[in-house]
Amino acid sequence: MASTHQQPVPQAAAHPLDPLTADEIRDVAATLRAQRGVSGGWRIASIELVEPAKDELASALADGTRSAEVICWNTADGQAFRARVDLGRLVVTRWEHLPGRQPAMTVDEWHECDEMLRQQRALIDALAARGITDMSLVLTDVWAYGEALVPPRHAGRRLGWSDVWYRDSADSNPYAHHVTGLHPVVDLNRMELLELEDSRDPEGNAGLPEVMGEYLPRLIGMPLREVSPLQISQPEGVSFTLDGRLLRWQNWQLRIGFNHREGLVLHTIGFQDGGRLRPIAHRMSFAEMIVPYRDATPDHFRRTAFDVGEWGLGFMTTSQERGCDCLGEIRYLDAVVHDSRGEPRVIRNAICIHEEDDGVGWKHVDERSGTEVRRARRLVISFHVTVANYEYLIYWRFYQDGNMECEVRATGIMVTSCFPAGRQPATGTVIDNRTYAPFHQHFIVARLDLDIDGQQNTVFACESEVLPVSAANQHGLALVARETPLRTESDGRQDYDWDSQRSWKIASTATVNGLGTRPAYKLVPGGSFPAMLDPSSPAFQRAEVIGHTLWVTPFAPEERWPCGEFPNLSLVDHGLPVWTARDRPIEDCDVVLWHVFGLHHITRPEDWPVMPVDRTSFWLKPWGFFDRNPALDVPPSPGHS
Ligand SMILES: [Cu+2]
Repeated sequence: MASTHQQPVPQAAAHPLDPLTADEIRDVAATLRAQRGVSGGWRIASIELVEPAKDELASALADGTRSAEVICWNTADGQAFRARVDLGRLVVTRWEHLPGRQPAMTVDEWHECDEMLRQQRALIDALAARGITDMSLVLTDVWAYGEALVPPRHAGRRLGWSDVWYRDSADSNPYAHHVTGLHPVVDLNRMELLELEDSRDPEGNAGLPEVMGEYLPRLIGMPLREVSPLQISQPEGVSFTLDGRLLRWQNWQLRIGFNHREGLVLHTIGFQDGGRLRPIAHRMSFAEMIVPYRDATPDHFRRTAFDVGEWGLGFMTTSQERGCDCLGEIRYLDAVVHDSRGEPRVIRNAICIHEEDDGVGWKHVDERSGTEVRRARRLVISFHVTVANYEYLIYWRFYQDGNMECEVRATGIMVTSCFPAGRQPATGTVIDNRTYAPFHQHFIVARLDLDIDGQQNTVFACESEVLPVSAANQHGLALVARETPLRTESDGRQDYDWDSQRSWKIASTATVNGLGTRPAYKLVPGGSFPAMLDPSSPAFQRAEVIGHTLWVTPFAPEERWPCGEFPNLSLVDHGLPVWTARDRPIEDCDVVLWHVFGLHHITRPEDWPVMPVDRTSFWLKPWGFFDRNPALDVPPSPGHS
């Protein structure tokens, strides 16, 4: 079938890892419409590039073939399908029924559900009973369920449950006032209200409490403080180059990918070292994000978000703006996602690339030769996502000394609810008048397909150990470093350990450095915390990944989603616990690391009405990858007096 809207995109122009273009997305949707009748009552949950396998990358580059994978479903009967579409021939090459699988939530459903609910007589009446009559100031915000929490009478449906929010005026904060105790339960396929949970407490909860929930300058009722301008200029331009989506900077080289689910994906990361491009990682991205709310009250017990698997970081990506989101000389890349009909949607300035000054990189002051100091700079590749009330700002940073850092900043509006005077819940912090923000946790799972000097790698647990006092260690000072190879997947389940300062080294077993030891990178955890969930809890059952700081698996192309491919309405985790149950060998092979980090968010008054960024990160640091400080050749900066 020929594309009717315009000439097909020349396939050879795209690198096999370049994200799908708007035209390719249109072609996929048109092909499915024509060849499988995917139209009318169907929705498309995702259209994604099929990335060539590592060993097929070279041949894919040569022959230019590309294909897309689609998850779609018929809302009439709820049946889901996986399709493959060959983008050159525009034919459906695979069509697989997925019985019992519930595709991810779509942005269209979120909007259509809000429209539908705000017209429901039951909701209008329930709000009127609380004194709310202007429905234009009401927002409903639908969340996904875990299957264990679905009432039996609604089993099998594409179910959602919703909060109801009320704002003071047309453009004031929609999340300022939680209409506590009011939760529509909806069937998203039929797009109908099934029931309205209403637990209004007529004595204690009469009316919404007065709160200050605003953040717009004209609504905060206080003058803005003064700050002088701060500008970053690079009069001679930037020191990175972008050739298509191939980025080169200060010996680093990588490709920039993007998809609907993971958002930014970094491919084929390498370091140019004395004429050799040395591989470090094949692919790095966020594979899941799990946010359990730790509040058992009726308003919050269902609230566990899977922001990657249920909603998609790519779909939630928002545009960045020069001078506001990022300062200096910026290069932006747009991203293309799609709606649930398969129409492409372009997100302008979705990915930001720029250099940042990073203070002092190294320094020494010598009596004779004077001061030698080098300023460090870093290359930052970032994207921002808005998941309804909350923002995640994601930064991958590359440094001149070979370090990589991944930082996530959480900001936006916290979920709150109200409580009757004198009945403050224990599982949150009071942040305003009769209003509290429940405790919750943000677990992020980074999928790190590392290839340190190639695919033949072993992961070692690195621990510091204090030697006992002995004749050779009379003062109890001796400290040694122990390295334990992780041989199978059960070894690969690792936990943060403060006592031993545990970290993990991913070492090449095929090459040696100039010192005769194994070139390696070390994963240095910086944002680890325990799950603190009973193993029987539905949230833990759906996300066993959060039970460990690190999981290591042998590379398998189909193993991408640590909580399973379909976390929407899931009962149990179909990902890492299932794969690793085989206890496969992970030594001396192509390994994938799954690092769990994030924020243990004990909410505080200062996080309201809009939360100052909270940060979490991890580092990947070269450890014998280089024979000496790789930033020795960074030139001094001209000084000024
Ligand atoms: Cu939080």
